[in-house]
Amino acid sequence: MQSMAPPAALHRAPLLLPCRVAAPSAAATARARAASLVAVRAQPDTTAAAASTSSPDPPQPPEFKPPPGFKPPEPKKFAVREGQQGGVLGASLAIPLRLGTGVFVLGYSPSLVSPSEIPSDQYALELGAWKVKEESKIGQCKRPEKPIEIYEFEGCPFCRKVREMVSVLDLDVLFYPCPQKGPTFRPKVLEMGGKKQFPYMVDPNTRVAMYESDDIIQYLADTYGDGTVPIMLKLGLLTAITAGLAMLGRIGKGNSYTASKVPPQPIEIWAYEGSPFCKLVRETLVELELPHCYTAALVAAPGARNFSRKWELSRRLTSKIQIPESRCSKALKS
Ligand SMILES: N[C@@H](CCC(=O)N[C@@H](CS)C(=O)NCC(=O)O)C(=O)O
Repeated sequence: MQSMAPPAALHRAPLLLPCRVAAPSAAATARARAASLVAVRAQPDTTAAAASTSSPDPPQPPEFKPPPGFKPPEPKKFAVREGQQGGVLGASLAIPLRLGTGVFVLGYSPSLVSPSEIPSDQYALELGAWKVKEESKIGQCKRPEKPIEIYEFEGCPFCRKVREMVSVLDLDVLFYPCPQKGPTFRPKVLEMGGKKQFPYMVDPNTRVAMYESDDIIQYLADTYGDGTVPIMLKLGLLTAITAGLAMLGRIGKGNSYTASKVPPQPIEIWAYEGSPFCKLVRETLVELELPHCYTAALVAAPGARNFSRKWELSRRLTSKIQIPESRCSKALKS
């Protein structure tokens, strides 16, 4: 495994705007953050508290209410927008070619259970009279305190391999896009690691930095998984070939820089590598060289995280619960 200690400068707060935009002052950042917060509030459920007479009051959840004038969007039926079918179809090619790697988390196992087995506040897919209980090994895996930083671009098959592993391990990652001719993060990689080669990973938790997709994948598996790497990620040349073929449907996308204005904070995105819809969004983020906090939101995994998270998001938009900050951006603040 090739690894190296990155220069100390790397382990300050992740660098977002080295060249094009002056970093905002702490006060300006705080103001911008306060202004950008969407306060979506829901009434706490007080039934349980009212029924309880003997035990001390449990800690109350914070009270949330929607900002004035907030209108929850109307839920829409699933549909692919006119004109987008080709793009989605092209991005979907990866699913069979990569045998669904990046769609399910480590050790995913679904089972049909009676609805009473699923806590009422937890989302579960319904199948007739049954609910789908989803379990995985992620709950037993160590989580990085600070987001892992990965320098890469969408159209690179070696980067795709690493993104699949990130999804399998349900990791929060701060992606620094490095499209061809990108003026900001490509030179940064050269400065940090000594060569312009992608993917390049920096783990600020362990002070490990490395090139080479296979090394990064094994490092992530050992550090934040159970040491195992999915079969589709350890077939050597075949892995690289299928990862390349998986991109044929979106050839030329997510590779080249388009002039852009970088925001003062990374964009937050809930996505996963196996989703063709997420792919289209990521292509644009990469072309615009926009750093993004990526919270893996895979199809699958139990209770508190993963699958339910996607549904929580839509529930948040119907003002039932608060829009959370991603773990990634929260970690950046601390
Ligand atoms: N063996 C390396 C190969 C990485 C590689 O060749 N990456 C290409 C992009 S797909 C690269 O860095 N090309 C140089 C460039 O884009 O400037 C790995 O597995 O990570």
